[in-house]
Amino acid sequence: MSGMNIQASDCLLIIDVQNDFCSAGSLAVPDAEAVLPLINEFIPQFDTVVMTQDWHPAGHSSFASSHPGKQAFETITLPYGEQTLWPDHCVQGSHGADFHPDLHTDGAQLIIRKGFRTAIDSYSAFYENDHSTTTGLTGYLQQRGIRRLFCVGLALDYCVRFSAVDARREGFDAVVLEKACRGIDLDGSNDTALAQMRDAGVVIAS
Ligand code: VGL
Ligand code: ZN
Repeated sequence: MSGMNIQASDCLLIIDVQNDFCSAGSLAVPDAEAVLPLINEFIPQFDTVVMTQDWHPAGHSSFASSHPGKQAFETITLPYGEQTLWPDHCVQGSHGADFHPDLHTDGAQLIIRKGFRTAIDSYSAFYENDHSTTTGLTGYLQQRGIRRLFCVGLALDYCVRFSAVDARREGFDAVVLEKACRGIDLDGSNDTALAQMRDAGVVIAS
């Protein structure tokens, strides 16, 4: 990040740095804690800092446990399309849904909770997985004069990817700071995610 010229119209978007995605969490992302010192160093460099928090009701439709006979990491078809099934994670009010205790959350001005409707998952900070239900984030960023997003956090191949691609769809410039992200990497999904983000005009910065 040294040498990167951060402007007043830039926002740091910190995605899902929550206990369930860290070691000992129910959907642990390999090496997740490595992002913490980097993200904590970025926070004071930005005037605008937004965090997302995956926030599912018990019995959420993305949980394998809600579909008898199905296993975590299988794919099913829901009314809005294909949905990967996950272990129960980030249940509203649970310890797993809390931000990692070392994350400097005081520096954030907005926390977007997502995935709170039982019937729809939401990877992106902008749109739920039906790609039409909005979280309201675009309006917030526009009213704060934001033009470019720097995306960091978990997981690179799911929530970071969909957030960065949707940022482009919403007309923002988007940069993913790869060193401050970690992925789940199901069947090579980290590489697929990087390629898809680049195709969408996202800058991948290392
Ligand atoms: C995420 C899978 C399920 C993420 C959230 O934060 O990338 N992945 N829920
Ligand atoms: Zn989730």
